[in-house]
Amino acid sequence: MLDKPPSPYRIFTDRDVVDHLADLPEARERLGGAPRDWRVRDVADGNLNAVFLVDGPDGGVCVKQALPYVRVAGESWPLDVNRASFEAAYTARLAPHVKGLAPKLHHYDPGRFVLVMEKLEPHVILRKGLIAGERFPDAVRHVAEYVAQAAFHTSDLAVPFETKAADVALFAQNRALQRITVDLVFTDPYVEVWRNKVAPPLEPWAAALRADVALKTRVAELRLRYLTHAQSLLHGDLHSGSVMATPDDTRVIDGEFAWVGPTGFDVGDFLAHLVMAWYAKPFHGGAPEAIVRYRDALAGDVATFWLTFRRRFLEIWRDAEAAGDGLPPAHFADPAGRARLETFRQSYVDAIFRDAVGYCAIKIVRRIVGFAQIADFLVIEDVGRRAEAQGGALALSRALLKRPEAFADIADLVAALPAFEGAGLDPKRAPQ
Ligand code: SR1
Ligand code: MG
Repeated sequence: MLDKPPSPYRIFTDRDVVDHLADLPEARERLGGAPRDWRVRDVADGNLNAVFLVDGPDGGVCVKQALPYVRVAGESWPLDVNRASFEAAYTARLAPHVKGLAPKLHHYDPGRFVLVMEKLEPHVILRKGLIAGERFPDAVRHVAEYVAQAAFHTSDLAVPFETKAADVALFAQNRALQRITVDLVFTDPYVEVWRNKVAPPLEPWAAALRADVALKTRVAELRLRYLTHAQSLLHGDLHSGSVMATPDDTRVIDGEFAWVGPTGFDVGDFLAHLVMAWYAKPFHGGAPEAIVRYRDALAGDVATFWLTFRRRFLEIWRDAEAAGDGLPPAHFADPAGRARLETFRQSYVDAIFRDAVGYCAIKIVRRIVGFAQIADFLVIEDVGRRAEAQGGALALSRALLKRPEAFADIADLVAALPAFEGAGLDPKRAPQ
């Protein structure tokens, strides 16, 4: 039985969308004309929410409403509509730091759980662009900038502990979506559960993951770190479907999974989806030389993303007016202190990388044997060929989880991509 969300909530029809916007001066002005002139399109294609694009004579807006259930599963899987409040709070919290790298939030209605946002046009979902073989030369640098700004400015390096504690307290209430992350990302892929979708050719891989105690121990470490290491405010679901891009503009969307946790979680999530795009690409068709070129560019993106994040995070830190309670500047004021501080900074970002390697692996595994799979692989119609692509990504993930010391640097990860390609459907014969 669905719990009825509180009044005045009801699931929006096209008519409700128009009526809602008609009451919002900012939206009216942006759309222009009269409500009868506005055209509404239902464009929902994510897992959870209703999304409408509305166009008027002068411009457009995007309207997103939290449904009281998981959209792709239906009413049998209820989900708290209050998740929209956390997306609104996350967007507002980061806006001063990430500026034009996120869509503008025009309005949030806490009774109807509706966000009215900037309509992004002619942006495309990054994942769809990658599948189509398009290039977005600046996108990974922009996402790295977004993550670096968010990670620094919401950490104890930048803010007084009172601010940090308020973020922790607020986003700790985002429990419905953290339940999804804890279950779907960290738990389900390593047990047999109804939600998992394991393609028959990947049954041996799923069984191998379930049986591998060393691997599950590393997953447990990363899960505990996600739950306990309140390092910075995370997007919480930073995959290539949470990024919209044009060749020169990039926006990070959909912060409803916001949570204060280890910075490496977002970094690893985005890396994971670039890596999966790399493994999927040869199965999307096209001329062999074009595939090689595109994959080389994707491998370059993997490195560029991490290296840009690392460089920008350190620059932001060095340039910042020290205001955080985590690192009193007076302790490092003399020359010896300043030199030591720089070493400290390097080890801080090295630790983020170690986390990111683990979360990258976990995110790959959940997208292949878990509930929420991704179009990069799903568009490969032949299940056997799809499993070949996925087998390579799973083999890499196993290595990232079981031999993290072999991936001390992003160059190690990039170099490893081809080593696991064609790992096949038999985990016993795949490289370890
Ligand atoms: C119930 S499906 C949930 C998944 O969809 C979102 O995009 C997140 O990735 C989440 O894990
Ligand atoms: Mg989303």
